[in-house]
Amino acid sequence: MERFNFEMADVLVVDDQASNIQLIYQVLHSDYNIYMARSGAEALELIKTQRPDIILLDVYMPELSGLELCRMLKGNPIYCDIPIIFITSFTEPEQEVECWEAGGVDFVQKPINQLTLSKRVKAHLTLKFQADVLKRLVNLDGLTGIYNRRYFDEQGAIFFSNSQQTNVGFSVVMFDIDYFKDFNDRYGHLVGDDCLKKVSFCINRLVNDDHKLFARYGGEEFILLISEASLLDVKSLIESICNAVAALKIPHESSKCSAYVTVSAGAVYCDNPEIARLNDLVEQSDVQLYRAKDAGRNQVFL
Ligand code: GH3
Ligand code: MG
Ligand code: MG
Ligand code: MG
Repeated sequence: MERFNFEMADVLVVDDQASNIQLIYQVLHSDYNIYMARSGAEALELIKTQRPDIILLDVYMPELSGLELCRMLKGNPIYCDIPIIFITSFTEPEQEVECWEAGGVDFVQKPINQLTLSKRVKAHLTLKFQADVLKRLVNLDGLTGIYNRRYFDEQGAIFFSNSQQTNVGFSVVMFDIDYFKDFNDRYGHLVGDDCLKKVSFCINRLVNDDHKLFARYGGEEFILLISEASLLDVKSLIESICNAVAALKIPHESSKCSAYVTVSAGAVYCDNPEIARLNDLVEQSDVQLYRAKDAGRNQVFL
């Protein structure tokens, strides 16, 4: 189990009154990195650049209020997992309800009890870090660190259905390492593991944006979904991926197609995803992969 390093935690404190920020800073600054914002707009900028681990948020601020900011963040998949603790001065029970409904995870009453503040922050950071560890274990492949099959099965469907709404080019690409059984037989399983790590890291770096989803599909097979790209762009991306893997120059003396480790790729391009089914496209990409293998490996079929 990973250890949680709380000293590394980033806490964003948002309040329009400097005296409140000052007090919170005094309580927390010896344990965490503190970022401070005096308005909702300033907070948004900091959230984008610093990605805090937790937010302490004043409810009442002019212009963008804490409640509105909280609702915005909870509605955004990139930021919705950041726990938000409201700093409140309620007089009415309805105000408490509003904080829960906006998506706050907890609140601390003004005047602030310092021990309560530090305990609440620590409790929610612990939960956040534990949840992050679990998410990593559940979604990432243990060997390569890229998304695993479970994540792909869950998110691939969502990724595809979003693409169906835009109704533009969608591609499925299946990669498979050539003669990998022979690689293991020659160099041993541990070197094989290392090769898998290098290849997946190499590809992952080239496909790291919102229009792509890349995962380890099976043993030495990887799947890539690409949305909103032209046939030409897909073709050139796949070719650059295959070239990048070959350029790793991992020796493979038992390969019958190269002196180095190579991959074959099978791909389908669909210009009308609205009427397609993801599973059919995956199956077609697999058929294409077998054609690439049959044709001698170290090549792309699209
Ligand atoms: P082809 O060019 O037709 O793809 O041949 P291949 O040998 O790559 O394909 P095959 O399906 O016969 O063998 C895949 C090999 O991948 C067999 C299996 O032991 C190996 N493999 C699968 N997962 C892992 C892993 O996590 N680590 C290691 N070292 N090897 C793995
Ligand atoms: Mg205020
Ligand atoms: Mg295979
Ligand atoms: Mg293979």
